[in-house]
Amino acid sequence: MFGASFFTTERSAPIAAKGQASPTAAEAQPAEPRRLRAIFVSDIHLGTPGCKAEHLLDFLRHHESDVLYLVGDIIDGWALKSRFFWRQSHNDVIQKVLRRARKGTRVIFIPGNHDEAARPFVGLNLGDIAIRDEALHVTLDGRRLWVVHGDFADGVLHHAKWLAHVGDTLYTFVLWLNRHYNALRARLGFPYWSLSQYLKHKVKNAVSFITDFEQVLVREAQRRGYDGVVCGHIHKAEIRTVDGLLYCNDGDWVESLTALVEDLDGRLEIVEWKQIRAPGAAVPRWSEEEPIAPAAAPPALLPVPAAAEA
Ligand SMILES: [Mn+2]
Repeated sequence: MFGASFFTTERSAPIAAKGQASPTAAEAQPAEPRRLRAIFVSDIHLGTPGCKAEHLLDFLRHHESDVLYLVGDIIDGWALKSRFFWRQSHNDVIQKVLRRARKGTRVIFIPGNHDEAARPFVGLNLGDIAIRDEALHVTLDGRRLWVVHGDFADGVLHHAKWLAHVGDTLYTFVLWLNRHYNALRARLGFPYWSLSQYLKHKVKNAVSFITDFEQVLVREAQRRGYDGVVCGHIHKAEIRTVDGLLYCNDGDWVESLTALVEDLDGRLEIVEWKQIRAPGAAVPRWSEEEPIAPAAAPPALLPVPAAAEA
């Protein structure tokens, strides 16, 4: 169903200029957005300069789902407290999500540690959005996945908390630095004690942090009787089997620009959206309403935590 036209557009499309919103242009929609069972996104960090809101908007234009999970750190309250940063595109993301919810997508927002200000509202439905601590997603093939942001692992792990937020860039840089430092040291005959050891120690910690994070989440999912876990928090997208359970991380919209999706055949996949693919697409202004289809039925109250069970 995502025929040749979709992919042709993708390849031939020039990258749309950032922020060129034309107030008269209707929102450019791809001919056929990809239909999915579920979309999981987290760590958007709206309210920070690093947030790639335009990329996320473009991704959402190209993908529609029955269920949309917002798996935490959607709005960065920490960053907003210290320095107010907000763009039109950040409003657009919120408006797009609200519109989706009104049009029938089940939207479940699981606050993370950066948007913990929303945690008092857990259990409530604000508008058409269900706010939950955690959710249950049942895949087409019947696997029961525990959907949770993942920051509770910080309290369990003894590693420095900042490692949770480094993402790939710093990690790659540390690896690079370590490599070059070693080469330089070898040439200059530096003694063995110094930075190399320190960096090696740090890199080892970073690797073991990610491994430990996965282990903690998988073990907790198992303890609770799930078949796997979907989380975010460490900005590293991943689908793998850990100790016989499914570990899925949907990544982030700061660096990796990834979402986890379940397609109509029940396949889980990480979608990377590094380029804005709708040519000349106006980033919709939040005042521009999309036509709203008449609601068939009011959204049902979702049970806790079985939010996504059909
Ligand atoms: Mn987080």
